[in-house]
Amino acid sequence: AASSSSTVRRNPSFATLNSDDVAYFKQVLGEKNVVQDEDRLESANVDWQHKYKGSSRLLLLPRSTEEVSKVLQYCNSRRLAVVPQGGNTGLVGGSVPVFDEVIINMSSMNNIISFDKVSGILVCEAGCILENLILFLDDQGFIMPLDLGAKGSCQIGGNVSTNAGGLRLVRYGSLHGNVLGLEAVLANGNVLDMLGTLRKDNTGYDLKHLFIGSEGSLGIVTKVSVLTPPKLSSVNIAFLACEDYLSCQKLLSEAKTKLGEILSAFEFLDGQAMNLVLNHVEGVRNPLPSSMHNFYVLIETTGSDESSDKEKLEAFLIRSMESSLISDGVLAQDINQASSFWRIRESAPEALARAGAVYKYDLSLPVEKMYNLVEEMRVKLGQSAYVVAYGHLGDGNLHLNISAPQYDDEILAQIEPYVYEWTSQHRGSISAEHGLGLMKANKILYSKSPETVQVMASIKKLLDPNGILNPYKVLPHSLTSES
Ligand code: FAD
Ligand code: 2HG
Ligand code: ZN
Repeated sequence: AASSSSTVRRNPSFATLNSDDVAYFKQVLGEKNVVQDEDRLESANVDWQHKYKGSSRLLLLPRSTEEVSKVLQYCNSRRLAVVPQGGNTGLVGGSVPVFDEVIINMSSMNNIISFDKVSGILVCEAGCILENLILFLDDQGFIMPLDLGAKGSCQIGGNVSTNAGGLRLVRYGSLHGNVLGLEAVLANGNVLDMLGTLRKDNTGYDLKHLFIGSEGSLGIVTKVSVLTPPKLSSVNIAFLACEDYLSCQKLLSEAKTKLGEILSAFEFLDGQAMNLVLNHVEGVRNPLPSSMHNFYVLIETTGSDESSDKEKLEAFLIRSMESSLISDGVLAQDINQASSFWRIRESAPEALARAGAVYKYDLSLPVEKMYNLVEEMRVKLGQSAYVVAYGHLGDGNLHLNISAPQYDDEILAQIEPYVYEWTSQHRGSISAEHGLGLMKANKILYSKSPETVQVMASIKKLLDPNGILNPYKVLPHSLTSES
């Protein structure tokens, strides 16, 4: 592991786990939901990227809100620090302990509570795996308003806690709009029932939003209600090639106006990212094999009229070809081909993980400027690292990834703080969708004003006065370390 505790000191106000603690947890949760097994702890201590590694000696598996409440109440009174954990697919070191924090994993709270077919409102426990919700809804004729490459492991509670964006945000918007309510347990064990299922409710401050995207630093999300859109009958996917970045941008503007209400995804990857996927992920084939291109764009449309939707997309592709915005392209002919197109884009993080060490940046930037940064980084790094770019172009979200044979302080010094300063100068966000976690807790001021961060620290203090919830994450250590 390259990072983790190296720059952070363990908060001395936290207690260390003892055998009485373990006995209490066993009494509340039952023996088998209190995990001390070395192998299971090993994997729960390490993040998806194998970049952040803690040394927790205890993993708890609560099965109900009441159990979460008892556990937190106890940890708070004992000043035992905890890390809430969902599917552990987070990319900023937020989901694993930094030191010996107790891991509270939500996977046993995985029941669907209700689904209303008229309103499309789903109520479920936080530990439901996203893909299971997608499959459940498919049977009911609905879809989740979010989809992402980690769907097979990530949990809805983790998605809500990171305010995950993903592949459909361009169409359905963020979880701040789609989560209608949630239930959360505070550090002192108090349960906040905000599990509303209403589209409209302007009664006082809408506190659920504090928990959407707060990365387990304010409470543990135990239940959520989500507004889900109906599954529409016609979905089409095109995999396209562009020769320069300007064409990608123009294609996006065209897609927004010409495909309008049926546009449901606009994703891109550059030639370097495509190369990496083709070289490191098994079973991926280039759908446009005649030559390599500088950029690839994936456009999905979702609508209710099969013939007119297809006609619309085909006309759009012909026009884009005629005006040379795209140099090549293919429309998926069946569902297998469609999923093979998605696989290319969704495999980019996996390809990078296989290729070596990765420096990962998740930036919101004005679309016109975004790719300048990628080109600058290529010039800066030369042969020492391989720079790849992909992301949710339709949302102005660039995933800048720098791949190197191993982690190296000299390479890091070329990248940071340059990338953060550049982003800040363009009034971008240093975390579009992955959160701050441990990786960027001390970088928040690149995107938020000191006054704003001060208010965040006050809210943290109010809801978690002992700072036991996911310490060392999200907020600068200087603001949260004193007790
Ligand atoms: P974890 O990784 O377990 O936790 C993430 C954070 O949430 C941690 O801070 C944790 O403490 C907290 N947390 C988890 N559950 C709870 C809870 N119930 N209550 C309180 N806090 C909790 N992200 C995107 O936004 N868009 C993408 O397109 C995307 N694609 C990805 C593709 C791959 C292959 C991978 C590996 C990751 C991707 N991610 C993406 C990042 C990640 O999957 C998301 O952030 C996801 O929402 C995390 O869910 P999780 O259940 O794995 O949470
Ligand atoms: C994606 O969109 C994820 O694929 C991961 O958000 C991004 O690997 C990344 O940088
Ligand atoms: Zn993403």
